[in-house]
Order: sequence, then C-alpha cells, then structure tokens
Amino acid sequence: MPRAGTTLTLDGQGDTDHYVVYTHGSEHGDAHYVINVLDSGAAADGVDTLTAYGADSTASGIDPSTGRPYPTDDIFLLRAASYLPGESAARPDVYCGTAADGGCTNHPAYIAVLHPAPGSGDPLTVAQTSGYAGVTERIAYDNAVNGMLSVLGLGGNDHFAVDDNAAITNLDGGAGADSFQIGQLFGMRRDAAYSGLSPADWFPTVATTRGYLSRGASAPLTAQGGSGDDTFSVYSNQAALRLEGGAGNDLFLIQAFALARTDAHGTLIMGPVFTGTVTVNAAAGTLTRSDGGSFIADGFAVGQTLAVAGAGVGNDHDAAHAAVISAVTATTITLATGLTVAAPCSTAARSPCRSARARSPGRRSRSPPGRRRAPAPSPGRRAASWPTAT
Ligand SMILES: [Ca+2]
Ligand SMILES: [Ca+2]
Ligand SMILES: [Ca+2]
Repeated sequence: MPRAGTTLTLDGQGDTDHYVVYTHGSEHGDAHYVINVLDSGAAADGVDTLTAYGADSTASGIDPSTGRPYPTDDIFLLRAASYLPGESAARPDVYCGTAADGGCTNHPAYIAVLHPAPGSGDPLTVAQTSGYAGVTERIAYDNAVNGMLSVLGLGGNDHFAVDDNAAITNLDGGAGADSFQIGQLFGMRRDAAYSGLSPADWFPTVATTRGYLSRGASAPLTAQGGSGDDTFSVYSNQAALRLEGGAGNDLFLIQAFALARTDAHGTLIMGPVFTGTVTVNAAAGTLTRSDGGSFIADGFAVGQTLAVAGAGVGNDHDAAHAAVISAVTATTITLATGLTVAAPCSTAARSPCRSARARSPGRRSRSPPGRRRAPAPSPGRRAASWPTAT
C-alpha cells in the first residue's frame, strides 16, 4: 500500500493482468493515496481486470440497539477524469498526458473511497461534494481495463455514487443495506473553474431543469445489492445498466429529467437575481410580487431556468426548487411543468445539445393552464433540497 499522499503506478504490460486493491474502507484509517492502474498492453492483448474491495464490516443493516441503520461503512465514488496528473505524454496510446482531455480516447476515470470527517453530512452529500478535500483512497484507471472493473463493498451498509465509468463495471454491495446512486445532480457545471475541481478532475454534465446531471455510466454497469435491504437510484445512464436486488426488500428508483435551455456552451440560461418577497401559488405554479416592480423590467423571460430559494437563504446555490419560466407578466411568473424529456447529451457533444435547445422548454408554453402543476420535489432521497452546490 502506498504511503499517505503518495502515488503508485501499476502496469502489467502485455497479456492478461489482474489488479486487486484492498482499500482500508471509509471507516478505517486515514489512508490517503493514489494508485494508477494503467496497463500498457495492446488493446487486444489479454484481458485486464481491476478489483477494488471495501471494508468487510459486520455492522450491516439495522442496529438492534437503536432501531436505526448502522453508519455507512464504505463510500465509493466513481468518476471520469479529464486526465491523470503526472503521467507522461510519451505514451499517448495509454496515457493522455498532462493537458486537458482533447481527444484522448482512453477515457481516464477513478474510484475513490471517501473518508468523510465526522459530522460532514450524509453519504449522498459527501459523495456529491465535488471539491471533496478529505482523506481519499483513489484508484485511477482507464479503458485499458478491458475485462472488468469490480468494486465490492463486502459487509456493512455501503454507498456507491457513480458519475461515470470507463470500463465494464460490476458493483457488489454484499451484505448490509447498500445504496447505489447512478448519475448525480450538481448545482453548477463540473467542467469549469468555478466547479472547485482541479482541471484534471473535470467531468461532463448535461443541463437539466433540476441542475447539471452527470452521465452515470459510459460503459455497461451491473449493480448487485446482495443481501439486505438495498436502494437503487438511477438518474442517468449512457450505457446498459443492470440492477439486481438480491435478497431482502429492495427499492428501485428510475428518475427522468427534462433538459434545460442552454447557451451555445451548454450552460443553463438562468433568470436574473430577485431578492424581494414573492407569493408562491404552488397549485398554479406561479410566483407573484407586490412591491410595485416589474419582473419583465428586471430581465425575467420565457425559457430561463428559475431557482427559487426560501426566506433567509443567503446562498443562491442552495435553491429549493428550479423550473423553467413559461410565461412572464410584470407581476407574475408562471413555471412550466410536464416538460417532454429528451435523451441527455454531453456538454462536449454540441450537435445533440443544439437539437435539445431546439426542443427547449421555453417553446413548450402551450400546455393548458389547468394542466399545470407545481414543480415536483426533487427526486429520491434528496427531496428536501435541490441540488446542493458543490
Ligand atoms: Ca495487460
Ligand atoms: Ca463494506
Ligand atoms: Ca446488500
């Protein structure tokens, strides 16, 4: 195991190689390292596999002494990366060099075992915190893993958050009440300086009316709950997905999102900031002001995405709801609902995004008013707060 803060690079070269990493698990040790699994063998030379294990806790499911679930054992975060720092560009067929990904075909990615500090929040929040700076065991790989990427949580209540993958993937929760989140929402783009991520860690998202949505999976992925009461939540998948509940009472959520109107660069067109008091009519999906001012004069327009924060919320990234404006008068804004859902597109794929804009929600204001309804609460277990800006 590499020393804290160090990097170990593994290269089995030609023929079949099996890379196996036993991590400490999120609950054990301040392990902080990077392992690069970068096989330089030719693409058709052998079958390379990568397997990462979490901790095998016996604290699975519900704690009988409290009647509540045991604390989350392992938190796995799977993401794409723009490039892998420190690797040479001299072997471009394996490594993408140190410049931002500009046509790299190897699709670097990583698995991170997060070690959140006590009190840093529930595992969903921790996994979604893109600027996560805590102790992390990181295993970087690319699509030279042409056999299988396996991530095994073993015993304990484990959480798997998947923003993207670069190899055929098998997630195995094992014993315990495990949760799987495929695709996550973010308040801001993940491929820009304001994301808080280093350029190496930038990854693509697509703009929806609920925020920026990650790809979920770019290579086929199987999620196996194993025993226990497991939860599967799918926000996005760009490759085949197979969910296997296993024993226990399992919950499956498949969530669809409406694409938001974006500019030419795939960034949401947001409404201006209004900090005054409004009256919200949830049934009609309207916001009304009575301060004598004009929404139109303030710059609000049909097609903009509107984030509505509650009273006293000082951070406009912590929006309570977001929806697209379908009509504006001087004193009233009407929010569009019941939007048609189209296939997501990468922010890097301009052409599909252009067609998405052609179907932008702002052009869907023909719904009869009687059929409009209040914006739905945000999906899944994050129903109380739409998406946390990180
Ligand atoms: Ca090999
Ligand atoms: Ca575990
Ligand atoms: Ca399980």
